[in-house]
Amino acid sequence: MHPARRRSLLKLTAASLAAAPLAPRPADALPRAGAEAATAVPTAAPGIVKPLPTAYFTVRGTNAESRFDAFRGTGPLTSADRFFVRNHTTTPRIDERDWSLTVWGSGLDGGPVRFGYGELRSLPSVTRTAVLECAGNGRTLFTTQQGQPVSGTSWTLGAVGAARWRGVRLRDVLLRAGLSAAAVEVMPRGLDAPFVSEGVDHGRVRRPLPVAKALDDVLLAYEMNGEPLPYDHGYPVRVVVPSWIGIASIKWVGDIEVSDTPLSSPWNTRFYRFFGDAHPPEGSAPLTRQTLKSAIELPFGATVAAGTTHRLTGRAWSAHAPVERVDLSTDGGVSWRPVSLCDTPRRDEWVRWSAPWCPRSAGPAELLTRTTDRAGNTQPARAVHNTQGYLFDAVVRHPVTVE
Ligand SMILES: Nc1nc2c(c(=O)[nH]1)N[C@H]1C(S)=C(S)[C@@H](COP(=O)(O)O)O[C@H]1N2
Ligand SMILES: [Mo]
Repeated sequence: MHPARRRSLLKLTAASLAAAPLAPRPADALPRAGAEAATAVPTAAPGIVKPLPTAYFTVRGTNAESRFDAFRGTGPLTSADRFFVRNHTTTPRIDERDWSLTVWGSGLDGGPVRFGYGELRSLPSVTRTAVLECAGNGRTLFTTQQGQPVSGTSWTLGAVGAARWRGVRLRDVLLRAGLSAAAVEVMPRGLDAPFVSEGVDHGRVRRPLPVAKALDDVLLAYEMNGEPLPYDHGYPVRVVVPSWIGIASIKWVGDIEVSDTPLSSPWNTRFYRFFGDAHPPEGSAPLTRQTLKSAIELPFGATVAAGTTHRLTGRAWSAHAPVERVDLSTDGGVSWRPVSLCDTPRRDEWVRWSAPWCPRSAGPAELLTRTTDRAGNTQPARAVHNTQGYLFDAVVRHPVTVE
């Protein structure tokens, strides 16, 4: 279907659902890959628009975690119907005709500049593949594997996905808006409802970004995997900040403050810093880059037959550099062997990997995988604890039962 036609379909859907904000979206409202998902029993998360079949998702509060085993057999990109959703509140349904982006602040040479949707789409576009991962992905492993308490959404390993994003360079928009030489930070802000937690209103989701990063590889994206962005992933326009923690990639962006002095928001002061015994009392510097991980496309606690050769599959990624190698241990970490990489490793992308495994004897077993990237980073045996459970990077001990 032609993209223009898809866009008008989205408009109609937005209009027809506006009167019933909590009604589930009809299964045929958006073109989706993997239509078989609609036949699985859907679960519900308050405020997420797309269907969340249990075969693909685990609902955690206002969020939906992708099941890593549901990635098995799929391509290098994560289709929107399996892509995790991290919502501080609820997905707003915004009509592109009502949408505009305002760029404003002391870091501009002139006054505020507004960009309409059509105007943004008429600017030169770029397309790039980038992994998007929540800083808290793998958080529960701090507890289950290291015995340490953490606060936040109880993600296992599925708060990550890779997509092909198309949009406009943030650089081009900032230059058109009259970026001044004195600008130091920009702060995109979402149009979703203010985030209220434990009685504190933190305002709309927003987080500052240094001008250097904003001018480098950041996109204002309007397409995900060749389709208009789905509502849950930021339609009509979201920020995509390659290699940085997910919170930097503000969805439903409505305005961007450009400042000649440093900016702050709760998302770079009380959240998304390291706090705890290993860190300064005021917390670490605000987190920027993601880390490296690997995961197996098998449920935790899966049962596998003894005496048969299985093909273990998974994915590995690093926000620092392309993946160099992935090693597998099937004996709890005593011996290691390299797995085969199925994709050419590239910056900001993940690689699929595969390895044969023939378990000999029945009983509980642990499968370990360890990513090493071209910058020489390797997953450690233990992650450094922080109270909010960010950037878990340790080798995961994936439990299975051999029968
Ligand atoms: N406006 C807005 N942007 C947001 C968020 C949000 O709640 N509101 N969540 C952030 C977080 S914490 C993550 S990990 C990513 C998740 O993107 P996704 O839901 O498209 O997977 O969006 C980020 N952008
Ligand atoms: Mo996140």
